[in-house]
Amino acid sequence: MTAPETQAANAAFKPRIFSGIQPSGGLTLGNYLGALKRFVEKQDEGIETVYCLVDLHAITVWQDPDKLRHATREAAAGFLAAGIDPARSILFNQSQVSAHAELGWIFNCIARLGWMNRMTQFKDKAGKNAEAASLGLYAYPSLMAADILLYHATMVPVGEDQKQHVELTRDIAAKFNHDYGVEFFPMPEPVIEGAATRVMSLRDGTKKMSKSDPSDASRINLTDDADAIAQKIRKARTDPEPLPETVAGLADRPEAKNLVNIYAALAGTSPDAVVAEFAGQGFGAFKPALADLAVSVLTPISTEMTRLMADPAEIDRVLGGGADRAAAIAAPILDRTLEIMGMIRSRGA
Ligand code: ATP
Ligand code: LTN
Repeated sequence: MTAPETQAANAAFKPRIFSGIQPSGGLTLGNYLGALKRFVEKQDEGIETVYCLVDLHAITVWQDPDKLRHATREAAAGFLAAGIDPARSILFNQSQVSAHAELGWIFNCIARLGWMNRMTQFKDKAGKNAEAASLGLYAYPSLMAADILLYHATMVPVGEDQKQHVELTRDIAAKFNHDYGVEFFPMPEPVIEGAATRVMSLRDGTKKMSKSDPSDASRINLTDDADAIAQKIRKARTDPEPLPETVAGLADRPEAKNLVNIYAALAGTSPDAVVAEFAGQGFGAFKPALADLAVSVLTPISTEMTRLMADPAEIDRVLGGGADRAAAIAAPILDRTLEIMGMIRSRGA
């Protein structure tokens, strides 16, 4: 639901969607249901869509160069296999458009330390030894704000965990507009929809399913084969109770709730409809049904990813073409930002 003040602020901007995924490992079912699947829906709604593999974000923690290159191509293959059409959406990797890093620096000078100190993802990722975290990990949300605002994007489809960063993006846009007396940046809105905005780990229903979790059993990867998917679901942590009559009965059962939400998102129905179908049945019946469903949805995607990965040059070509189109939108917006701030722009004059 769009607040009236956001609608007014964004009225001058054409609707445009921007979102990003880090190529910091293989894509998971959480990335697919929370982000990728909805990226495709937005593209199919006919809104202008810009999707980015944020390699500059990935290096906030150490990345082996060969693995980063591979993960970037594999993530691009995942986007294409899931239904992103490079003729209709712009798909590129962040580091090919240098304006991201430039606007990121500008926003480091707009964002306040107090704002950054509230970011829960930094606290989670830096852990107990925050002194040893990179400066980039701390500054990361202002680079994310730059990603979004560089395209004057108005909507940002993300999983629940990124809501705070999109709110920070709005704070940065508002402060820039206020400090320079302009209405230059829109107020982008997070778009968080559906039954799977936060897919949880298969080993711990209170932790987010994550591509960087050390336990491979905690997640389903888009590249897992049918046997691996079935085995991970069979071994997923649950409780001994049968499924309840209504979703309210799942309130204190995080693992059971997670599996019901995953089922609903994969089947394109609601968690209510899923519990209504399986009420009174135990996990001995529910898990095989979920495994079959997951395999039927994910197998075509992983098969297509394997096909695409056989031709990395073609993937690089798609990313290069996307980067050219992205840069054409970004360059005048960065230029105007620098001009507003009083920087001389006289090259080629
Ligand atoms: P990492 O483990 O390295 O933090 P990640 O798996 O969380 O990675 P990101 O690249 O940070 O993946 O996220 C890409 C998008 O996928 C974001 O919009 C994020 O909100 C969404 N997403 C990631 N994990 C989940 C999840 N478990 N459930 C729903 N959405 C998710
Ligand atoms: N921070 C996000 C990835 C990300 C992103 C973005 C998402 C970087 N830039 C811009 C949406 C819009 C993450 O870790 N999931």
